Amino acid sequence: MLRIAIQKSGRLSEESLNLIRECGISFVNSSLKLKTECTNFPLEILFLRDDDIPGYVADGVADIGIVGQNVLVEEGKEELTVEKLGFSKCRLSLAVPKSDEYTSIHDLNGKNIATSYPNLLKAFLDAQGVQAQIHTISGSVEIAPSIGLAEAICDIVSSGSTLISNGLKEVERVFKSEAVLIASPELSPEKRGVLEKLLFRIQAVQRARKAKYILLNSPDDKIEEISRLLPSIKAPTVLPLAEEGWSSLHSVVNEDDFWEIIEKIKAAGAQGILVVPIEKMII
Ligand code: PRT
Ligand code: ZN
Repeated sequence: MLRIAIQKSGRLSEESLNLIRECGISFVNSSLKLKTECTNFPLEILFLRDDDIPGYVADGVADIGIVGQNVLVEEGKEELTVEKLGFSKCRLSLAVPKSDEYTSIHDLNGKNIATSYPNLLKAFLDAQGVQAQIHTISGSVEIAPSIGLAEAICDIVSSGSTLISNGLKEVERVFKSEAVLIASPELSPEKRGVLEKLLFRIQAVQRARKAKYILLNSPDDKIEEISRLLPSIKAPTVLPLAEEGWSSLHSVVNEDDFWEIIEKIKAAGAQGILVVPIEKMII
């Protein structure tokens, strides 16, 4: 039985549970419970505060966990990382009042900066050769300038609307973060085996999230040209249509290149293009 620690309630919770479900793992989730055992996979889920997850995994109380890189690196436990998970993307940024003139990072020399991430901030300022006073506070960092606690803040930003509504502007990006899977370095061979199985499933889900299955009709004399435009795992599947002179082509495209490819294959003569999501992808 492998124990995974995930955030009990917060920005990581829902997507962490979704990922486990998409791996075909079933469990009963009650918001009152601190742990739950999965019914069809040797996994037990522990629900914790995100800040406690790296420590619990490092100490072996949990075997693996899902946490933001911002918390993991702040706690100096980056080496526990096993896999990036691609959700809860955000950044740790420095911000100052909107009306302040800001030309470079050196404007922060001698200033007071409020943050919940003193280690990440100090490493960034040291690397830039800036000396500032760091005030560590645990929450509501964005109000520090308006109450006179600090001249600047260093906090997590995702849409940027919290900064705007507090009259602040983002001036430096300190650290980029996303959710990661972490694991204790000292797992028994049995637990390592379960982790390998889970990772195999996670990777299949991750790959599928980035890919789309594409089906299109092509005149037979355009198959070669259109096939060259379609990236695929091996070569695209070509099936004859009932109408003579036409074939159906099937392939997989990456979400990032998607619109560019569609434009090109349309121009090359593709018709009846269908794009469908992929649930799992094993290569
Ligand atoms: O109770 P617990 O300690 O478990 O949770 P928490 O309150 O400490 O963490 P939580 O749930 O807020 O965030 C968990 C993780 O989600 C963080 O460690 C990040 O890795 C990630 N994440 C992604 C974010 C955000 N986006 C985010 N927008 N964490 C926090 N925020 C906050 C930020 O602090 C600021 O107050 O949202 C505000 C900014 O958002 P925008 O969209 O207005 O820019
Ligand atoms: Zn927290």
